[in-house]
Amino acid sequence: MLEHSLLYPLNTETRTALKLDGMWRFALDWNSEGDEKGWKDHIPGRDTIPVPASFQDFYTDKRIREFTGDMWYETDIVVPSFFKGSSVFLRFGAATHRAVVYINGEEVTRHEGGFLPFLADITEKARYGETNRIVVKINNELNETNIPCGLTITLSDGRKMVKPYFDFYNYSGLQRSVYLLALPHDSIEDIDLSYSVSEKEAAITYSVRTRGSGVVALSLSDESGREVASADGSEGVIHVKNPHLWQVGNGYLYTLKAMLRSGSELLDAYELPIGIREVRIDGENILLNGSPVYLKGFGKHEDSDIVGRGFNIGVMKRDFELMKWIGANSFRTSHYPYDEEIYRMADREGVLIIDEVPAVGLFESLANFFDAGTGKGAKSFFSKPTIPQLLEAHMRALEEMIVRDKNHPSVIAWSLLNEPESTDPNSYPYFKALFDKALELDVQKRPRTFAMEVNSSPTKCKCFQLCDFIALNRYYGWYILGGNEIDEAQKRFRAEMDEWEALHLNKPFIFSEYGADTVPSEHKLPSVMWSQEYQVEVLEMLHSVFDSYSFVKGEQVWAFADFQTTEGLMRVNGNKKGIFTRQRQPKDAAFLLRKRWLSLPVDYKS
Ligand code: GCB
Repeated sequence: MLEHSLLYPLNTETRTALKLDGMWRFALDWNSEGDEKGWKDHIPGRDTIPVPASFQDFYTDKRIREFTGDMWYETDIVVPSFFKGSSVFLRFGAATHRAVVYINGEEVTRHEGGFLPFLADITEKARYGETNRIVVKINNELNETNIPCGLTITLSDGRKMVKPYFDFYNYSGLQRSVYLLALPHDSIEDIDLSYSVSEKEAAITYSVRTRGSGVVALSLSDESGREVASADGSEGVIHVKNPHLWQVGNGYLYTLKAMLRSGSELLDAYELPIGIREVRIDGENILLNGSPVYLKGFGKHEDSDIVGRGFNIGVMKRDFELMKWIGANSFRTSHYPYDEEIYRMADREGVLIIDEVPAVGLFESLANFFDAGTGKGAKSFFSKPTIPQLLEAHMRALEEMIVRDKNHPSVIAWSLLNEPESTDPNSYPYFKALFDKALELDVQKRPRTFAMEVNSSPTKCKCFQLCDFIALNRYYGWYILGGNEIDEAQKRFRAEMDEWEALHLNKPFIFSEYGADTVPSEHKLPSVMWSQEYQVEVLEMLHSVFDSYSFVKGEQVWAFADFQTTEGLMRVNGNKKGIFTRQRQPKDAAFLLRKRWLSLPVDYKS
């Protein structure tokens, strides 16, 4: 069990959550001297930087943008005197990739993993009614003992540089909000919910974990604020007559208020927006409330101009509007769990999420997205001596993700890895451990999968049997037989699909990636690769294949928008497979998808 509660920070009758976002002091530790020189007490220099944001894209000096190593953040906060008597925490939405937190020069916590929240308990160390100095040391190096995987090399001038085994820029820093929390000592720590629904009645099985003393009471109200059910005790079942179900495109939310009481005294109160819905796989179908759904949507990134991977509330809103416009109903949080606000928005909008743990680059290659496709990177990744340590980090991230995200109705499935070397004979025990863990942790028993690259074929992949549904990343017409060979690509693709069909897996398949790089300025008739016309042609060809196989139950095109990657021969200032530009304007292919997706029924092929 995780050390602290990962409940989303809220103000309630009993809780205070103060956002500490804004300009923080900032220093890069070029000579790795911060520890020795006591930067935990005060960092040098006068530079300031926004939180939340990636640090990289503000600066005009390339050495700064590419900085690899320790970076230090600092801010001074007054911890209100009325917080005394509460349990007081700092809560970091994410610190990429690892962090050590100090208050008034004393270490309070450290955390490994750059995409999930963690808390620092400062109850004992905070000075109440006085100014406190918060210093955070963040390190953004990549290695093979933490996810995502990559290397850190040292250049001849002594500077460090990352070599990601993955295709997105190594944005880092305090990329999500930081909160100061005051919680009651007797408090609600976690809530688990599972649903069984019919049109007439829903049964919500609940379990509330608490800290300290007190008895639990629950109250469920509908969107108008009317109480529809209540319950007492930390475990039980709530029945709701004629429930308003949470549906695709219609994210009806109830509010579950959990209270902890001692006699008439309210010790703690927490409010959780919940959607009453059931997700299940039945044969080749993905069922939501018993009805089949066909997934239409995207693989995305948290990525935008200037703030990089920093949470950007305006970009979030625009992305959801674009998803509605184009007729999408789902996305995968490739290749890491996103900011919590995004799931809350998806809950309200009725958008389905495949939630992915940051396990990308488990395939040794200096350019995973390319070498993986050719098989060149296959070096028996799962036989490396670092594997036990990596698995530990991976399992911990998986646990943090499930604990954080399990109550979002939008989350319908877990993706446990992206494009790992699942052809390695040693991969199976590693995968098995993850799949078992996800099942054990999630009381809703959501379907599990991993996104498979092209070498993970029916004959070579050692792990696909573990998946509840199969998720394929396929680039026929791009990495495989592009341009004038597009007809060959289609034949090759159909041959692969015939092989899958022959296995009679009786499981749904989705395409978790497919697409083609497209530079928005390029138009050409007849088409050439990289032009807008070619992106349209590739998508049309691939869709015709999807449409021929009844067990294909979803398509999530790569990618929602163009995004930043490491520079190199394969990338034109980033990955250009976006259906939208990085500035969230449509390419021609967006109109093709809009036409297709608005006309495909939700239960297409059922
Ligand atoms: C993939 C990866 C994704 C890349 C994409 C590409 O298979 O999962 O991270 O960005 O291919 O565009 O090559």
